[in-house]
Amino acid sequence: MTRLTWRTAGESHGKSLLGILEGIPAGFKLDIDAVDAELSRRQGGYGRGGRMKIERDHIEIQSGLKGGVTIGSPISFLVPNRDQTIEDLPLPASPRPGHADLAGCQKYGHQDTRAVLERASARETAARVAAGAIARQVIEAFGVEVFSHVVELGGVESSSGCFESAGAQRAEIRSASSFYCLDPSVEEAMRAAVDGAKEAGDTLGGVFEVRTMGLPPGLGEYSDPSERLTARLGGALFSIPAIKGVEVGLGFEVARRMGSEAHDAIQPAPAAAEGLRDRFSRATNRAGGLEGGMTTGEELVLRAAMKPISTLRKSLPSMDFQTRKATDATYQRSDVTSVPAAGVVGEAVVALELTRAFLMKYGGDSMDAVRAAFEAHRASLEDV
Ligand code: EPS
Repeated sequence: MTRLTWRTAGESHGKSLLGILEGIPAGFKLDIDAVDAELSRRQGGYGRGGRMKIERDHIEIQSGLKGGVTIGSPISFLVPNRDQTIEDLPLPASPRPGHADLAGCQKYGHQDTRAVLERASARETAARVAAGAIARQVIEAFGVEVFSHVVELGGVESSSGCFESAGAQRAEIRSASSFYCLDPSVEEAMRAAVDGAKEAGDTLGGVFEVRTMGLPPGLGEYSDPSERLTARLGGALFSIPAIKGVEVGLGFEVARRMGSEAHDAIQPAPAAAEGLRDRFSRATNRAGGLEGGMTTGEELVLRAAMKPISTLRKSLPSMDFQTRKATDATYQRSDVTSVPAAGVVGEAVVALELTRAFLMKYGGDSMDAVRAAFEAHRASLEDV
C-alpha cells in the first residue's frame, strides 16, 4: 500500500498539463467521462475570458489502468493545451502586481516574467481537477459526496441557508446557474457586477464553499500535527492560486463567541442514522465537521476567499524591467472573474485530501481490502 500522492507538471501555453496519482487501490473501474465533466465544469462560469473559448479540456490516460480498471500502479495522464504558443508569446515588459511575476523573477533571477507566469498560471489547476476527479471516485464508492457552490461574488452574497434549502436538488440548481450558485435570486446582481467590472477593465473576487457529506468520524489525526486534517485541508485550499482566506465551520465568527455558543453538543444519533452504527451525533455543526484535526462525522464545511484576478485590462502601476521606470503592468488577456471555476478546483483539492485521509485509515492494495477495513471500522463504532 502506497500513501496517496499526486504531482502535476506543465506550463499554461506548453504542450500539455500532466498529472501522476499514486496510491489509488487496484480493482477500481474509473469513470473517465466523470473526469472530463469536471474539467469542463472548471472551464465554465460567467466571467471567463478568451482562453476558455479556445480550450476543450479532456483527460488522456497514459498509465495505471487495464480495461478501464485500476491496477495499483501510478495513474498518469495528460490534459492537452490547444494554445501551445509558449515560444511565440511576447515577453511582458513589466510584472503584474498581485501575480507571481515579480517575486518569481527575483527568486529565479529572471527578467522574463513569462518564465514564471507560465507555471504560476491557474491553468495548472486543470491537472489538479483531473487528479481530484479520479481520487474522489474512491470515496464516492463509500457514499461520500463533495459539493461546492459560490456564496459571494464581487460583493454580492447568496442568502445564508441556500445550501440547506436546495436540499437534494443542489446539483440541478447549481448547473442551472452561470455562477455555480444555489441562490437564483442573486444571479442578476452577480451578472451586473461582472459586466460592470468588465466594462471598467477591472476584475472581481469572491467566496466559494465546499461541503462534504457522508464522511465517517475519525479521518485525519491529532497526534502528528502535520497530519491534522484541518491543516491539510487549509493548505490544500491555500494552494489554489489567488486564495487569501480559508474558514472552517463558523470560521472567524467563532472567535467572537462565548465557549457556550461556540461548540456542538454531543447527543444520541437519530434513529435514521442507525444504519451508520455510530451511537453519537451533534446538535449543531459549528465546528464544520472537524475536531482535533479529525472528521466528526458531521458535514465538512469549508469556505475559501479568492482575491480579484491580478491581470487587469486597466493595468496597475508597475515598473519596466529594462528602463527601471514607472509604467503600467503588461496586459495580454484574462478572465474578469474565475470564482466559479475556483470552486470546482476547491472540490478537487478537498477530494484529494479526503481520499488520502480515507486511504490512510482504511488503506489496502485493493478496493476489496479498503472495503473490509471500512466495514470493520463501522462495526467498531457500535462499541465506542
Ligand atoms: C491566467 C491567464 C489566462 C486564464 C488562465 C489563468 O490565460 P491566458 O493567459 O492564456 O489568457 O485564462 O486560466 C486558464 C488558462 C485556465 O485554464 O484556467 C493566469 O495568468 O493565471
